[in-house]
Amino acid sequence: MSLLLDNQFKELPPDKAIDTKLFLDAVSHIPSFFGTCVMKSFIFYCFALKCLLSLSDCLGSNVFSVIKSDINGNIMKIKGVYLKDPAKYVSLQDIVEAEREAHAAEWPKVGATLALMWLKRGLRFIQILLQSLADGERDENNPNLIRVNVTKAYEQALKKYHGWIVQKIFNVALHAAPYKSNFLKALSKGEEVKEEDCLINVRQFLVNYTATVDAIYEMYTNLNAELDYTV
Ligand code: 03F
Repeated sequence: MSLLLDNQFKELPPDKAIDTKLFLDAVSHIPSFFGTCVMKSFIFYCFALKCLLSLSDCLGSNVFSVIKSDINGNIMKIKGVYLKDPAKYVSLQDIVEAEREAHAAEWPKVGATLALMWLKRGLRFIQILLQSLADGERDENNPNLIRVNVTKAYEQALKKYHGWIVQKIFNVALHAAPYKSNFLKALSKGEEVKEEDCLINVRQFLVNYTATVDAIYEMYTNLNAELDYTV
């Protein structure tokens, strides 16, 4: 029925500890979203755009495969650490704290701590994008475009960590972003649902999702694990 409701995040316990296994299960569905028709047509669009404008190789055509493998790579890095000792790494904080002990010199720019630092930014991007759609924020002149929503998410979650080259790549990707109707359809597993019905599911999904992303940010602040270098 709905991709989002099939893959909901679990409610956090009162101490806001994030269970590593449940978290990994929930985020593992995100990369497959990039294999949906909408995203495939988006990749094709970027490719065509690149041919038309003769953009250099780093621009456009593969943005979505880059994003997918970046997100997937970070999930795999965290999973790799977790599987070494599931009993020791019950919560995400257990992993970050163990790495702080083990790699005092390089920490936090190391291992699963660094992977989760970047993964949470991608998750925040998705959160702000979905929230903005759920709140009905739109370009009145182009109500079926999601550029205002994508731009808001980018500015709040990622832009400050990107140097000008990556920011330019974002600008190319922005112009090829899917139409809202297609994007919402993809979130509904390709079924034709009314926009308002899909947004009800988005709002429901966002409850535990937002709480989880907020808790990861809070943990990075509390442990002084956040970095602000740019790529
Ligand atoms: C740093 C950095 N990662 C990487 O270098 C850059 C990757 C490409 C960034 C391209 C920017 C374009 C963004 C948005 C386009 C939007 C169009 C949207 C249309 C819908 C780190 O990488 C590594 O991660 C780390 O492991 C390594 O060690 O310094 C470290 C070393 O470098 C990033 O900037 C993270 C980028 C995450 C982007 C997430 C975007 C998600 C886009 C779409 C989501 C669709 C919604 C799906 C909903 C599904 C719900 C189930």
